[in-house]
Amino acid sequence: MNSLTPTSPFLDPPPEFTNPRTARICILPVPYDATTTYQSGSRFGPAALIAASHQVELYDEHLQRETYRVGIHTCPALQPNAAGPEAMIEDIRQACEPLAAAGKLVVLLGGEHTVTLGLIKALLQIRSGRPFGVVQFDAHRDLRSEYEGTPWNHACVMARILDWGLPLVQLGVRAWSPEEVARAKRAKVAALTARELLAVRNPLALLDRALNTLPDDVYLTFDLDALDPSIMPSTGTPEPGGLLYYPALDLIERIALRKRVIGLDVVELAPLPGLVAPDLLAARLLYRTLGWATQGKAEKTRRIHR
Ligand SMILES: [Mn+2]
Repeated sequence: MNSLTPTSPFLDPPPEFTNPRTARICILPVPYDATTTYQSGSRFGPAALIAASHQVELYDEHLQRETYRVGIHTCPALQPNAAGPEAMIEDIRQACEPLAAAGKLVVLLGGEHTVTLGLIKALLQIRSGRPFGVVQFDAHRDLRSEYEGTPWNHACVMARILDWGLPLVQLGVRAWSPEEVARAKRAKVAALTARELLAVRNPLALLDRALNTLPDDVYLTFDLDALDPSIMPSTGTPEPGGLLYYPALDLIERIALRKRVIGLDVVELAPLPGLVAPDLLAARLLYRTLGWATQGKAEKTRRIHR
């Protein structure tokens, strides 16, 4: 597992469904992990997720649909910018802006969580004031004002998102500092801990209440460490007590049914040599999410409004 740059598209569907002009979805691999603090290696995440995606059945047995037929283009991987995270975020913004402006659903493959900020910036720019919120799956709150001397560290991503005025919902969190709790309180961030989501009989009712704090359009950021390390050990900071596969999918389905997903990312996959199951999990979770994000009421509304 040494490859940084994927050599084939996500899922590797028939070529007529990967045309960048007609594809509904554009996937941008960002193999970047400069500010990772513990177990590094998320720069290998995009290539591992894409390699695993070639094992994913193109027919989605749950949605009973061949989602790839909406068109999924995989862009060339964005090269890491050695000038630092802020420069990297700007590179991502520049790469995403024309795609989002053309009406594509842009999907980032990380890489460390910092990459999220590039796509969010592009969306802020092209939507010129039309509101949207952010739904974050994560073990961590990422609400530190700065970390290790930079405000652009992966531990500060959601603090920047609050700085930019975006409402935020956090799901699966289970590790934070007092500073982060204070920041969350001030910004009225709705947060559901992993423990709450696992303990209640109806987690979707809790989720609904949290989603009510957000506008109809949402950006979905999925840090894979939201999941339990028993099924997802391949992350920089695997925290015990996380979400399991089907409950996590149920939450994503609910979000996609109640909101319109305007952009998303899957970040922090740090593949472990010889252990492919987490990579395949990430690929499948993403494919299912793309299925939900491109079907249903939200998508029909989008087509009418175009
Ligand atoms: Mn995290």
